[in-house]
Amino acid sequence: MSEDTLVRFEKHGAIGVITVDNPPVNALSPGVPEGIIASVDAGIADPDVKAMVLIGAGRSFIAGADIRQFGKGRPPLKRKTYDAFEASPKPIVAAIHGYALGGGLENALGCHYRIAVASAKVGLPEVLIGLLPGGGGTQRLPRLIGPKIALDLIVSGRHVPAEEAGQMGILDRVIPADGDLLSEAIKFAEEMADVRPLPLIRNDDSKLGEATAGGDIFEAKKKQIARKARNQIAPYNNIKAVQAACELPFDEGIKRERELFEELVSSDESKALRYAFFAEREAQKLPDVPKGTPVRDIKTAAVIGAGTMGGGIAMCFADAGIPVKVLEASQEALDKGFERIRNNYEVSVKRGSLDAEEMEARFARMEKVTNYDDIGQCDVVIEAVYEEMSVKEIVFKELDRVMKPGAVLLSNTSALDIDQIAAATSRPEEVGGAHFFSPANVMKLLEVVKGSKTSPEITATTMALGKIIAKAPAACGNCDGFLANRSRAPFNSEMVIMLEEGCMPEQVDKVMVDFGYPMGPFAVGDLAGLDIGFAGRKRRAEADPNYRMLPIADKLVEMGRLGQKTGAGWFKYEKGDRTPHPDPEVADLIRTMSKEMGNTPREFTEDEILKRLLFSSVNEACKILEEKISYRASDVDVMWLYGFGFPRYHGGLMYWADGLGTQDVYNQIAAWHQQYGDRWAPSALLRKLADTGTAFREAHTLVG
Ligand code: T1G
Repeated sequence: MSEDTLVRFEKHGAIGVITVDNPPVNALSPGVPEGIIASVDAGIADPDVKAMVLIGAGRSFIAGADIRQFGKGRPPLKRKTYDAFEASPKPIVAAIHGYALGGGLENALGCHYRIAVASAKVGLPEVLIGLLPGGGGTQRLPRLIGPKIALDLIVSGRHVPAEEAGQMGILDRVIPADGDLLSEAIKFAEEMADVRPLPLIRNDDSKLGEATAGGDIFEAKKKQIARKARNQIAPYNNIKAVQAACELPFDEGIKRERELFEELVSSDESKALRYAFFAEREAQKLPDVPKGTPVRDIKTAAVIGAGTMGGGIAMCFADAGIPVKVLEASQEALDKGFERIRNNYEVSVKRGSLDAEEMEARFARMEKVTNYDDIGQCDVVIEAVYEEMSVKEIVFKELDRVMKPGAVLLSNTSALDIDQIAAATSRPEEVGGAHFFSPANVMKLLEVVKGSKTSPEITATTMALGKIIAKAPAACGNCDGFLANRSRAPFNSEMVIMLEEGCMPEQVDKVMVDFGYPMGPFAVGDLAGLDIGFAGRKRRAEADPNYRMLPIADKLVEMGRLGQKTGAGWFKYEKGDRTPHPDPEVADLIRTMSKEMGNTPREFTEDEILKRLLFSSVNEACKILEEKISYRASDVDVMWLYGFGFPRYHGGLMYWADGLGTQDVYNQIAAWHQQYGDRWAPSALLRKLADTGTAFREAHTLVG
């Protein structure tokens, strides 16, 4: 598109309106900054123009730099848009709707004034993709609102609602969400047209003193983020850039910001985070669900089961403003479930992330029911009962009896056959899987499972529902464990098998925490409850006589060591303390059982521990891809990032493996195949990727 179609300049009386029109989010793609500057120059040159307005066409202001352009060696612009704004002798008003993020907000900060509709959001989220605001944001925002709040916004990357941004001083005016932004902005520009001096943020250092007034805010911020920012550089470069604003004159601060930005833009961390950003969006594109497939309107919901999962799922709907009926067999079970929901909300209220009024508003959207006939008119129903096929079949028979035509029937099952569940109804094409991860109100992944009869409309509706309830949806086909848990299963086995060879749980957990996981896998098992894995293994052993049991893990459960809930599992726990402590009793059990198996304990390198776990899942993911249960490797990454807490700055399981190369991964798996037998047999697809030098990210191109 040429510059004058990406950006247009029109006069409304004495006001020059600069409109950015680069769908879908008005990113600052090549031609957009140039078009903006040309428009500013036109407005300055026109004697009839007394002031200007910068506005976005479509659904948003400017959502930032075009992230796809990073790494393409695009030379930096000679003239920056914000410099052009500040050099203008005529005031320029940024008129914001939708989003003003990253370079979008930085452009608005270069303008003299900022006005927004109440539904707009602003922010500097660059840290979330491993960057920092490289367009002056780290220098202007601290001057505008003070370094303390600016530091919080820049290091968190959060989006700030317009009302709050107005109170902070980022916006000069906030108009009602249904207000006419353009006409209000033109009116505002006319009001300010003759006001002098023109306000330039760069010239006002009056707030910067607060950086040291109450103690060193930068050291405090480093301490505050230490745990979450482990192994990362971007958060710390963002802190340094804001610190530069408080210690250097503006132009030197800009230079320092550029240096710190350049350190990040070519970093592996930022490349991985940018990959993850697009992988989440790529997951919305389903080759067998054409764009434009009708999506059903979801205005009311029902959840069957008020247990941990059912309660969490009900919260997702209530949080998204959707009224939800929760059905249980008894009032007592309902009351217990709703007490758990209230406790969950109260934790957020105590943390300050939810206000008490909003909590009550969400509660008011939830209704307890004990009769199936009460939910028949709901647009969607999600079954979240006990993970037992016979129970689910009874539930779906009832749903088939009561649900209105056109209702979406979904199961939260984590592994059971969607086709068998659907077969319990007369409308299998209306049935699909919506697998939430525990805790459902917190974990972002929604695994959308297509049964063989599930219609594209149901899949499209479930994907859209995922976005509505603020999840990261990713789709897959039907098999035992679907995509997420099936790809994770070898990891869960391998970690226990290594104990049989002489490794200890704390060694494995340390390797995985050092890699970037928030918790080690054995500690996670203790948190979830070891009886859950035990039941899954029993089910698989009944279905598959060759299934490799895990006697050490089974023994712990038989001893009643179920994890945190019994005060002991793989680790032991002091009363009221969730810190896992290595337990000599477990070490003795491991040594004894390992010896009984005829094994001689041996040493493990950290590299072997990491690769034994992750390569086993990479291999399984390749099998899932070659069976066409998954569309593409990046969907595996989305599932691992949002379902299993895979460290985001490694991009995802398959992205990380690509960093090692398919040949090396294949060679190591082939070697373990020789050493350990069939469970390590390389998948045919992995062999093909290695032989052809194809990356995991392109694996789908080799699947027939
Ligand atoms: N660049 C390129 N494409 C983008 C984009 C961006 N900044 N933002 C969105 N898209 C694409 C996205 O991939 C998708 O494409 C479509 O737009 C709709 O997005 C110098 C260095 C704005 C909140 O980090 O957070 O400025 O899948 O599905 O859910 O200091 O997009 O349709 O092909 O997400 O309504 C800083 C990133 C950049 C904002 C809208 N800005 N974007 O959410 O739609 S770095 C950001 C978002 C920077 C400067 C620095 C969200 C959104 P497709 P979507 P949405």
